[in-house]
Amino acid sequence: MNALRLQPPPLLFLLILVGLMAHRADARYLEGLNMNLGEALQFLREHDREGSTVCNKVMTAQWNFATNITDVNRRKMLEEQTVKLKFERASWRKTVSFAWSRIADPYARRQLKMIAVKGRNSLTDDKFNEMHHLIMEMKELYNRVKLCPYRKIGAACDLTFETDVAKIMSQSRDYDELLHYWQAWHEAVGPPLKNKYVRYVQLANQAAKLSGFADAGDQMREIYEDDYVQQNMAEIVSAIMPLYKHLFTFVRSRLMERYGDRIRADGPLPAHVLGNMWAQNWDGIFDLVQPFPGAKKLDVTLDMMIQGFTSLRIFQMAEEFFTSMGMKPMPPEFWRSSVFEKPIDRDIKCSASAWDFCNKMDYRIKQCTKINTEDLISTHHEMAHVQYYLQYKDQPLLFQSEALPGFHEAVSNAIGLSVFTPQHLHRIGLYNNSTDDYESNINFLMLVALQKVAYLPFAYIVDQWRWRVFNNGVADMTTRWWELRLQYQGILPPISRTERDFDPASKYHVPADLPYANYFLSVILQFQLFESLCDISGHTGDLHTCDLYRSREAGRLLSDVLSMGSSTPWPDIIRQMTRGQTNRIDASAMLRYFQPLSRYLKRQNQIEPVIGWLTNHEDTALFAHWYLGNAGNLPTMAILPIVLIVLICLSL
Ligand code: X8Z
Ligand code: ZN
Repeated sequence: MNALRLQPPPLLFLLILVGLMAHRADARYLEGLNMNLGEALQFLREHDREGSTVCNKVMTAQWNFATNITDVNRRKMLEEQTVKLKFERASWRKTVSFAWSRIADPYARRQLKMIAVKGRNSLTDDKFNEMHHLIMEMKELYNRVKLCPYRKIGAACDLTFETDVAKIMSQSRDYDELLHYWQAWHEAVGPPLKNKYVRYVQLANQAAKLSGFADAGDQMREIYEDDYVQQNMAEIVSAIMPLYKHLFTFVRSRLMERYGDRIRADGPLPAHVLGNMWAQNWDGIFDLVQPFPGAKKLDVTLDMMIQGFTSLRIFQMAEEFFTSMGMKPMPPEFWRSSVFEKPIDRDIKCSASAWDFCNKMDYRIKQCTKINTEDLISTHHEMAHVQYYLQYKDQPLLFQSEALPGFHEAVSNAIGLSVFTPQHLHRIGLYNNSTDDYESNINFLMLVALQKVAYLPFAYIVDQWRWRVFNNGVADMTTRWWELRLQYQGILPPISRTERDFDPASKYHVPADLPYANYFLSVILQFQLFESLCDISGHTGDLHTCDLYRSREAGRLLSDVLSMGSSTPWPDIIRQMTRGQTNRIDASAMLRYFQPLSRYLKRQNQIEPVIGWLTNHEDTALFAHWYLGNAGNLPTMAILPIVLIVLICLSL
């Protein structure tokens, strides 16, 4: 990456600014003395104009690379990304020369704050470049990993995660084969990344402290504009835990049928048998755990094929979903430039994504659409992202973003909840719901629970772990990871771990420096939003049967909420979304959605010895066998034997 050199010399500049911070008794953020509103507004106007151009160029270069993977396109993309970093760095310097927290205009103040608190711009040029280089190296190391196939001596070791390993983790039911891939993956990504990550933590913390934060976790949480975000997240996870434990217990009983005494009747589960490398969602093992194997499935793939669906027709159908609610159609540029099918003449990144080119005209989707149920839902999901872009496009550039982290994803998933119902698929002529019976409803809710309820504890712990590392230091990072995995997910490593391993790096978002708590919130928020939209649409009956199609009322409420972008603090947006009922993020809508499944699980689990999991010493010894320093954090059952051994040793 090119070095980013800017004047004035950063260290001197920073010393002056840090000195200026003392001008306020409660100074928390890095800021200067300039309180001239006219100048601030002028700067924001220029930032808006120049920022839109820079954003357009970088998005175009990224699009060109993602839809035509060549070395030339990669180089152009990296160049534009460097220009963007340079622009952001210069904007940050200008912003912190203002006493922005005392600028009278609340919208200007909010925009300046957005620039001031983001990024690692407080670092010197050398350290800033080192940080970006480190993250790039970690991402490349991660992306380059290839694994050897199971028990194929002499075969090429060329299995990639996306195309091969992810599929095996969800489809294989062979305990040892799954263990092979779990172990190989963690071995390939963990140890090689550890030292780089340690340095990354050091630099991230330095940057945060120079910007006025306690540490890099404190800086990451700033975006929530909520001093109690950690407490709120902990309350949400506690509210979901009883449902999670019932789901866990039911799944464990089915896994015992499959894997016998390798699964303990009252214990945690080994991480590799849940259909996903991180045990983050469990829909891969739906066939093992579906409550009523004979009941009709919500799968319209065959109907789509019989009716001769094309990818274009799927996109037109998705657009009609939004216009039926009185929302915006896709603009001409969308139909001209989107990629709906995998091209045959070039290499392309096939993961579906929605793109905003920051010029109020150009919006696109890239998707290698297949004619099946999954891609029908995915098209609506991606188009909901574009709908959000269209709704907030008239906000200033800095407010052209989600109301709070995770809300973009929540909106798209709420639309998905509506589309993936027998009710909706029937209305669009793809499903005959004459078999709308109890058994298929429970099967359906089980599938959604394996995707969303199972996911929540994982989505919770990733940033919990990261924030603890930023706060407490880099000692025992793997032990800390497994403590959280065990406490919240009831998951154990299938084989012994030590600090030589670095298992958190097995999840891309850790080495890639991407936040994760947004995914946690997106799950909760999608149900809260879905319930509000269903209420206003006049839906009656179980929440999971609600379809928003053709509801002008729901469309109006959703448009109003989306069009605010991030111009308003999120509690106000949640209040508007829930029509005055609350301004908090709240798990109760999600619990209501799963109520019928919850009742079913409770009945099924009556004969189970334990709801949830008990932990013994052997469990914790898998990752903390040598470790006493964290005894206070371990479950009592687990540390008792260690304490006894120590006491016996002392008394000898
Ligand atoms: O990272 C992603 C997307 C990109 S925003 C592929 N997701 C999280 C994950 O894979 O862990 C989507 C769901 C959660
Ligand atoms: Zn999405």
